Amino acid sequence: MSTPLLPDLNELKSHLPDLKLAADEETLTHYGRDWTRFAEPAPSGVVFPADTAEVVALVKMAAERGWALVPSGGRTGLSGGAVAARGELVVSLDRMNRIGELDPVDRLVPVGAGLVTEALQNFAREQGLLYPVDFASKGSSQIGGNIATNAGGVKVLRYGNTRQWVAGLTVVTGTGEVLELNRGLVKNATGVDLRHLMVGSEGVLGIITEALIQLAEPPPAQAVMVLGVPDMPTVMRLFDQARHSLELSAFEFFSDLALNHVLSHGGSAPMETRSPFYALLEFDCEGDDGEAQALTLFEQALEAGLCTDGVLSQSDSQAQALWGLRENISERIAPHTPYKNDISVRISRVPELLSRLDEVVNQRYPDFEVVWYGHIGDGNLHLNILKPAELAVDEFQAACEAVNGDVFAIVEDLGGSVSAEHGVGLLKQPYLHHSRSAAEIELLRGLKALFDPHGILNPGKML
Ligand code: 2HG
Ligand code: ZN
Repeated sequence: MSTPLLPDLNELKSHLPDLKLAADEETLTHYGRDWTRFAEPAPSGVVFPADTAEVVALVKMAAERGWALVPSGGRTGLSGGAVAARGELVVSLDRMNRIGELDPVDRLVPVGAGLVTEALQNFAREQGLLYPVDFASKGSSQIGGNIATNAGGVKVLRYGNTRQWVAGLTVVTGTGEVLELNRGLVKNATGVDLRHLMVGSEGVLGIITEALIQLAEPPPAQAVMVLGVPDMPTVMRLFDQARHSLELSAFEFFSDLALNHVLSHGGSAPMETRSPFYALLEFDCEGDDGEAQALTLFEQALEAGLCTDGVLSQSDSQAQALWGLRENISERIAPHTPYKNDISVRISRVPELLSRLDEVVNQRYPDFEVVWYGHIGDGNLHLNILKPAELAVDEFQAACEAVNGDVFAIVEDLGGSVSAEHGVGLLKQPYLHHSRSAAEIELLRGLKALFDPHGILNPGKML
């Protein structure tokens, strides 16, 4: 595969005059980066195709000339998957945000890749249905980007990842071929499902332009309970107890340090007694019986020393406020230039992961503030290391990278993943080998060469 070339915008304009193109400074900066702040955005231009046909025309032209393309959704990524720092042409799916007609029998809705996740959730709700994938960046992230990273979020415990809700895909390959994958079928045993190859492929195999999304039956009324927990190992013991007593939709955790960051912007602590850690549970809770069940769990947990205090939401707005304590962490710590770890292991191995990581973190990061939180009920931890104000970014990054070897060796030893839900992009690429074998990576390279023989799609990402 040859090294991709810089696009010639004049040639692009003369060949595809109807394709919307922008190259002003503000647009280049905005579309050149995601929510990471480690690379300077430097795309050559940004195009805004209106439909799949325009994407095809663009890709064919880029393939002939070897121009590098970076597919771009809501740019909320945390691994640099949508960063364009080397003169690439950004392909924004922003204009392809249509919501098609819901098929009420199949409960399938066709959408454009540029549809904002929250707009899909709202649409589903208006139809009396549910799009269950949910996370804090839903107001900006787009469904195409969610599919390209197989986004997870806070309800994976009950509803799985984005993959589970993708019933069909329209994808433009690196040669400009259009693939219509699976077409909404529930059963389709006609060999390897290329749809699933595209889910999580981070734009290196094709550009997702349309998706057929499966919607779900909404759950019964939900309540949220936040419990103060004395230490990290106890969080998993509490999880074990909770999932036997309640129908859980979410089981999250965060440290008191994380809570401090959220509260420093206003709001009050969820309960009088502060604890080193908190678990947030969302679960089915209908009427008095539902509440009684939750209170029984609380009392049993209290007696067993699994929690020290707790609060149960009494209304949807209280539930929302409790969710805010967990979902706002990422945004609140962002000014501290956090170094992000997004790791996972099987839930049976979380206790061992926690104790081994805790030891490494205490030894190797004695001077840095370490913020623990994440989707612990599905085995996914977000371990964020905050930059001390006086330390330069590159020195801080180097210090954190020096510890990565230890962290990822533990993850590898426990059969875990170096990127649970944020993707590989640029940032996790050097560590991919901790989670994928050499043979697997070689096969992935083979797939890349097959779908994108000119190497123009998101070059340098993931592989
Ligand atoms: C979350 O779960 C997001 O809040 C962001 O995945 C995680 O900031 C992070 O590390
Ligand atoms: Zn997360």
